[in-house]
Amino acid sequence: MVFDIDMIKALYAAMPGRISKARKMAGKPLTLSEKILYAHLHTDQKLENFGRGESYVDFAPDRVAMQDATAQMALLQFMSAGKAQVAVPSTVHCDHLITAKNGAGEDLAFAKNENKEVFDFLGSVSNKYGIGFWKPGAGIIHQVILENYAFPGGLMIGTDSHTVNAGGLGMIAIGVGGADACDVMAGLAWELKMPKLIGVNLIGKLSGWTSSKDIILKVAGILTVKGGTNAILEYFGPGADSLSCTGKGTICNMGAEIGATTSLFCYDQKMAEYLKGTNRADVAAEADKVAAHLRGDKEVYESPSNYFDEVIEINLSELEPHINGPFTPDLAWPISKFAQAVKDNGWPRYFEVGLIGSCTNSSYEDITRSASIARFAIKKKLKAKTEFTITPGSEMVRYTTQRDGLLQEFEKIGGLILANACGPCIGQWARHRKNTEPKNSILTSYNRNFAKRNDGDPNTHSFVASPEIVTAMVLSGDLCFNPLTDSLKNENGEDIKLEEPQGIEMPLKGFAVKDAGFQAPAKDGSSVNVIVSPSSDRLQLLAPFAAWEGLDLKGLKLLIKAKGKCTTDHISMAGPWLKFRGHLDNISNNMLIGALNFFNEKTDNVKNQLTGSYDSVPKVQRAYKAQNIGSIVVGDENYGEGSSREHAAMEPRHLGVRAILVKSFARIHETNLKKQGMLALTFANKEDYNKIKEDDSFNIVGLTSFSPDKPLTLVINHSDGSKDSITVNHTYNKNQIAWFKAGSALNAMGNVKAAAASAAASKKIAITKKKAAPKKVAAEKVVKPVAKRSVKKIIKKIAKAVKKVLAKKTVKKAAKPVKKSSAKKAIKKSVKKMVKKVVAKKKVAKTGKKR
Ligand code: MIC
Ligand code: SF4
Repeated sequence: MVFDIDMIKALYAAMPGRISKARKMAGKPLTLSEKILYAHLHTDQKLENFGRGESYVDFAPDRVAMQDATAQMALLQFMSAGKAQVAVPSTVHCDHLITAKNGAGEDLAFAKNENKEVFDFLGSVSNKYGIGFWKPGAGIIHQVILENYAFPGGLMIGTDSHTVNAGGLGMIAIGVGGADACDVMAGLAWELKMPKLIGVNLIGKLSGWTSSKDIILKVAGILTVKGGTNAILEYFGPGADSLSCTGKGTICNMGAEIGATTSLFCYDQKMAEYLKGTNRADVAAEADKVAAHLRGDKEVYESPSNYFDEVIEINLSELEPHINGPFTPDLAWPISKFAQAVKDNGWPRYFEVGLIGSCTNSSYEDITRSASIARFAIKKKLKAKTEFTITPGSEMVRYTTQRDGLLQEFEKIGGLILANACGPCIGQWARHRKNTEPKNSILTSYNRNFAKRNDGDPNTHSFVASPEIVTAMVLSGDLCFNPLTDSLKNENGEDIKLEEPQGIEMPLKGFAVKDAGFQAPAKDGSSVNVIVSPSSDRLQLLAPFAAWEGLDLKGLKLLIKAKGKCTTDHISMAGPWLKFRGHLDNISNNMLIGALNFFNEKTDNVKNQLTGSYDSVPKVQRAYKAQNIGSIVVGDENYGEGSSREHAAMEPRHLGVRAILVKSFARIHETNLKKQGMLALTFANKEDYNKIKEDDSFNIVGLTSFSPDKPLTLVINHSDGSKDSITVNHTYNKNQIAWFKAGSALNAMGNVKAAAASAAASKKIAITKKKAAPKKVAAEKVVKPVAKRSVKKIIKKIAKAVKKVLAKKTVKKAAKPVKKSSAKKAIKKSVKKMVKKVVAKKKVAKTGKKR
């Protein structure tokens, strides 16, 4: 089935014209990234030569994707936007809430029951608002998107950082927080800082043990976890064209691990084949017609350094398989150097579990390559020496690989097939450990390996490799085994050298599936009821955050000075906490519990400045909140790295943290903080991090004149009475400052609606009194770009517009001035009412009753 083909056709029809205008304006050949971005400018966005890494630009994405763990918050926000239907094609995928324990069948049945309330909620919201719903068991969001929705040249956003996976089909696909998704589903523009462009020239050809995964493991080593921040990685070159479409997906998927905004490949033969193989020949035929526009201009690839901000070249013929880790995905080791690294660092050499699959690596090609190793092992009397799990990415892949006898090969060497879901990749893993040594290792083909991510245990050293390397390594159980050079002893004591893996990109008999797990939404969802029980501990309707009080912030306490890596997994842990993703107050009890306190090197143990005693982070923060005292969180580099989960921003906001001050931010997290009305600040001088002491309190000065490009001042009051005054930077534009002032982007959207409504009301007064409708009341004009302006400005503009109209009418019809002033009064009254409403919201939040 081809979804949304008309939307794709309409985009392709408009693309050539838009690209040629953009090329003319820029006066130079364009990269593929630029072509797609310029072809998706929002209708209110003026075409100009946007500064890369500088200009904020409004885009109109083609579609939105959400997974169950983030969709709950996204949809709770969408429900308050007051729309009848989503404005762009959107989907929800149930994949994160399934715990891996005993294998696919049992685990799925258990999860459906355990999460019934949440799945029912997501199913009914989707049904009501026109959103496609993929049931639990249907597969992992990114695999399902690649198989069904991704298309070359498209622009999509998704509430998951690995949305970028769709770059494998030539799409610009970007991970965002739920608030961004909510805006786009509500029909608003989506704002993004024009990314920088990194070109990756792939030359040579992969062979033997090396696979696409090794390309991205290598790139991660080169660029590190923050090297891709605010940049798109565009892959090109002869090596790129030779990679399978799903292999390209793997590379783009893990672009999230280097902080890249997204990664993508040009449309090519491999993509066309994949589209056809997944029943989308229509899309391939449409893409073929505009193929020239689905790659960068040829001059770009002839002299890439003239068009990209940075160019990397990788020779695939020389690339070795890699193993990255532990604890960070950018610690890259070519396999020939890995054994020594294990010994030198004292990492636990004998690993306990090998895990393959996930959204990163569960294509038909991945499975055939890994299964070929298992098949050889069976023949040579070798078995897995560790536990071994396999996670198919989708029901279609599971069904097809089962039909073709591939999953059975894994079972024969001791593998366990897990549900088509995230499972151990996101800590949904009831791990059974035999070994009692706390320090242990695991090896996965997933993408992230932060401390505690897979099993909640900080002693687990998680390493990342390709699925074929993981499969080979489980036959040995030894991290120092190199399948390229070493032999294994089989059951008969013979030395066996493994053969190189063999795979095929697409099933020879074609993909098949009985029930893919899709539920189409109701044509008219107006009568569908969405139920959220007030006594639920899983779901909670959202109350608005308080608006800014209009003053500088004073007397803020230090909540925590986090040391070193502080990813979203440290800020809002997943695993067992995933079940509270729809309940802000409950999930807030995990706030920052994984972050390392700089002062005592402990996690979840910070000083309560009111009592002098140490307690868990959420408890200390709740104590401050109870006293109406704000606080501040201080962090290190790349704060908020990893996931798109906006809970990492909403929890501190909900519990009364006022600012996050760090050396640098990861992109999605910084935007999430802004969207939720939080102050996201960076040290102008990174050394000032060292000035922060445990008993400090702070004033943030300059908020009353908060404006773009103007730093703020942080006054640090030390407990000995001394003070430091430091400069702190921010990247807020006007629009984002309006979010801060309103309390959140959602509040700003609400204020805008209220402003528009009050303008309409004023208009009505004027019209009924004068009997003739003004030709074009400016209030209507104001409605579109509203989210972009501060509330004050909007109100002023509306008042001015109404005044102008009235003035005209007065002259024309010689109406009495009394009428004009009565309309003015009405405007004033509605403005006052709005201000009152905002203050009231603030009071509710202060008493802590609702939030
Ligand atoms: C992840 O891989 O970290 C997740 C779980 O998929 C997250 C989303 C989430 O936290 O729900 C992501 O990558 O954005
Ligand atoms: Fe799921 Fe893991 Fe992929 Fe995130 S990275 S979507 S948790 S499989």
